[in-house]
Amino acid sequence: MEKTWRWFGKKDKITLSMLRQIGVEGIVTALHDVPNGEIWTEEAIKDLCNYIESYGMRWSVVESLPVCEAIKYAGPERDKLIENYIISLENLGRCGVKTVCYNFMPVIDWIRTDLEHPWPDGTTSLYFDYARYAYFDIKILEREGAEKEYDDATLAKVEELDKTMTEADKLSLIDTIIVKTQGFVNGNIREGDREPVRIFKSLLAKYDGVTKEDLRENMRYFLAAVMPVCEKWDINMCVHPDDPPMEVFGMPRIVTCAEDIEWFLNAVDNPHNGLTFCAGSLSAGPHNDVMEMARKFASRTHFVHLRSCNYLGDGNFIEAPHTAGRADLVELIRIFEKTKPGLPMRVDHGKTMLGDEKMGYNAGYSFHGRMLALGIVDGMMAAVRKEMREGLI
Ligand code: DNO
Repeated sequence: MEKTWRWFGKKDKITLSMLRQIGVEGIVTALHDVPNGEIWTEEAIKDLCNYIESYGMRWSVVESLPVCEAIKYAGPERDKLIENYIISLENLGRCGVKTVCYNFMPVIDWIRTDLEHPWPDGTTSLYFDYARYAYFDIKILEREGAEKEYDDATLAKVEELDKTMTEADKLSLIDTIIVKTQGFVNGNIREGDREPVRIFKSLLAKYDGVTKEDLRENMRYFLAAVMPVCEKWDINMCVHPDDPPMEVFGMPRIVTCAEDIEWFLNAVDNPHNGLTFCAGSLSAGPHNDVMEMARKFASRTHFVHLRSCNYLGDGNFIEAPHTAGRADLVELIRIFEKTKPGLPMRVDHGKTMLGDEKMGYNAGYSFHGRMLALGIVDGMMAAVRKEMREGLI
């Protein structure tokens, strides 16, 4: 597999010369300054390609070329936005950047309720507490009818939390769920936005009445429209699974399990329509057998995120070290090395450790924690390649 790293552009405190020293081969990035829906020009793409190449690496994967909300909920401007998307793909193709990660999650990308969950060893990792998520939904968003979507045990925990949550705790939960985890990945809400809850509610309202079937149809429509340009330039689209893999805030989510993945792969049955196999997102759902899914979907996988979660029951999960958790990364590497040896992979997220906490990195995107994870995964890959050379697997 190709060792890649998510880098947030020239303003990233983690520089390309640092990445070169730790053995990174390919860069995963985006034109972060271009607002969602606008065209990525050939000039801007080429400029970034050249910059990355001047450090001895290549721009391997786009993460992400964002799919605007109006494409997801089928607003009147969707055809224009898809047209822009196609032009951006064409420009990427011309510059030789041919793997494009995106997601089809309505309004909100990945969700966590704690960005600094402490471990006994002094490190921290990301964490999802279902009751705190429900608290945000019921008590902060005050989403109509939300209570009906939770079981009694969760509702009881929400009431308990309500007795102790201070105004500062509430602000911090808002910041964690809809600002800090979102600002740098999807552009709907950005750090510094005033009234993020109001913006979030108005975005949710766009999905009133949008069913799972509608969302699936909108994804099919989008994929069918972009396939011709993907064929022309040999671009592989790879959707990121929903994180966590379940419906949230009363909206449908459609990349949560094997059945969902099978659906979109068949709906537009073209090898350029594929998957980002995010082992972390998939392992957060107890319904997912991650290894079986990897075997099943390896041939349509174009990009891999190697990380692992431990499901703790009652909807809670924690991001585990890269040697632990529900996703067996060694076995996943075996599956992908055998099916598609050159597949780009990045270690997704990492613990915060050894001073990372003071650096103001994007949540989940520490330097030392990810470097440690990359070292671990690099060792796993070397061992798997040896097994292959010796005919053991
Ligand atoms: C979180 C990321 C996601 C991912 C997008 C792809 O850390 O894995 O935000 O980049 O969903 O569009």
